[in-house]
Amino acid sequence: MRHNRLVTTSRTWSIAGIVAGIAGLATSYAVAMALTIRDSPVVAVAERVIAWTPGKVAEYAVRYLGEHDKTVLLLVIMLVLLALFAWAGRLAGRTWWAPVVLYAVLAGLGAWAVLAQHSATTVDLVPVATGLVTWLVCLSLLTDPLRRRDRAANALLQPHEVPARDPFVVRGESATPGEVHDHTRRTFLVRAGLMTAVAAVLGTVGRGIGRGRRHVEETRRLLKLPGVTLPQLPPGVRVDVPGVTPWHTPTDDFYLIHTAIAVPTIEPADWTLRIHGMVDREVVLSYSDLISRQSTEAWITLNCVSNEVGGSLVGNAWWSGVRVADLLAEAGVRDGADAVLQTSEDGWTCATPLEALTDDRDALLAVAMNGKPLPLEHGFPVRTIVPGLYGYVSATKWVVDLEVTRFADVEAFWTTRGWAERGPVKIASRIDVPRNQEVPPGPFRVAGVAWAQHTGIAAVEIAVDGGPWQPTTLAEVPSVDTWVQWTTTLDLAPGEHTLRVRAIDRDGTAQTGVEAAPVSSGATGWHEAGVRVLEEA
Ligand SMILES: Nc1nc2c(c(=O)[nH]1)N[C@H]1C(S)=C(S)[C@@H](COP(=O)(O)O)O[C@H]1N2
Ligand SMILES: [Mo]
Repeated sequence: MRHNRLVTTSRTWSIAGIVAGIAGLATSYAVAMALTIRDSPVVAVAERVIAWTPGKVAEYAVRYLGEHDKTVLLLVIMLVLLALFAWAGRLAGRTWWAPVVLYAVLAGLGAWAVLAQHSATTVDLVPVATGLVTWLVCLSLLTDPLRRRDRAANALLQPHEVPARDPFVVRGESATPGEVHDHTRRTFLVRAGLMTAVAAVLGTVGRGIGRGRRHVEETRRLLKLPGVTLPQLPPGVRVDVPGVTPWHTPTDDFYLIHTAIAVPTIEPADWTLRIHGMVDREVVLSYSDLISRQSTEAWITLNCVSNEVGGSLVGNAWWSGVRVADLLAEAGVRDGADAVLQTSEDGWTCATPLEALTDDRDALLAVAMNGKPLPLEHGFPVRTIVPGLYGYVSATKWVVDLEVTRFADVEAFWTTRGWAERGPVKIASRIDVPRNQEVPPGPFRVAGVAWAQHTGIAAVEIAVDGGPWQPTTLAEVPSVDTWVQWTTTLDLAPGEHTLRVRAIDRDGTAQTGVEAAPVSSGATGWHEAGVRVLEEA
């Protein structure tokens, strides 16, 4: 083919690339904000840059840019992106695949940065994916008229090469290359204009949504909570075995379960709790009312009814808040009530036995987790924590309403979906090490955790290859409301072995070996782990 004389300047190709690029960024930003993901992929990349910046360079940057260092970094990243987008547009003038590769590489970088963040999940990749699709679609919509225009122009300049039947069709009629030129130009301008407008709208909407969340994050960060102390590990709670789950679960590692797609963002100033139903007087509490009360703090292990035998939907944290029992006493519970229907701001409900909220256990309206105001995704500003009950019947995040009532009169979210009405925690134990591992010949440590919140664990036993139950040593616990670590030393013959664990609670009940699925009242069965003792070298 002859050399094409193109009328489309490289500036126009660049503009196509930039408009498509910005449309993609705006979409991914708006999607990130709508999904209440902390920030856009661009910010995630900036955070990676910060994490990878050598200390010296960072110091230098902070010294010269002061508090603007992050803004400057984002600006630089945006400029680099704009240059790359322009380049993608120019590449599109030559081949279709080169800009696709460039966009894919950029998206890959974004995805990697997003996943490198704390507590990242696959949902966090959705903004990156939508951004990439937007890039590709917009770029092809913009470059298509440019390509047609170039072909038309080429034909104009080389009339002898125009095929017998004119291939350029405008509004159903055959058109001259000149008409094609004008038409494609209009198409390009209209599309570019529309995309820019839509990108601006998406950017603005995203900012609106994001601002609400950032504001709540900021309020949370600045909150000073009276009576909330940092967690101090109680003495003796840890067995000294590498690989055992930490007794105190760091907030970032604490499992997350909720039905809300977008995590509710509630300003403490806007939060109220209504206590009503079968009470003598209705109580409505503001956040400041709540935190001005006597605060209670406790180590409490929370677990999910969906946890499989040996599973990890369980964590132990230091919770601070106000005892539910005291608030219910203020309202004055009437005779005949046996349940409290809790409702969260996002409409999720659960019914909790009144007894568990009023007896001597520390059922809390928690405002802090591990010494810090609750993270948004763990229920900020207030959630319920009840030792001894699964989360689905007790641990309402973003709680706003407590209705004193009767089980017979209410339905709650999970109990209408096949889960048991009451959800007392079942006694459970787990092997953490060794877990399907090889160990060198000679004695080796075995360790794990066991829990039976609000009853407490009296003993943990293990059996090797289906043999007799043998005792293990328990670490200390501050109360019956937390899990306990256990350990023992075994010395087994070389080869494969199966270890099995069971716990006995302080009422003397031994954990059953009968296997049950989590539905409808929690899994049962003994946890097993394999170990392979290596031969003497
Ligand atoms: N508002 C609300 N609260 C909720 C839930 C929910 O879906 N929505 N899930 C519950 C379940 S099933 C569990 S196991 C715990 C989990 O709490 P976490 O996410 O802080 O670990 O929250 C409970 N509280
Ligand atoms: Mo759960």
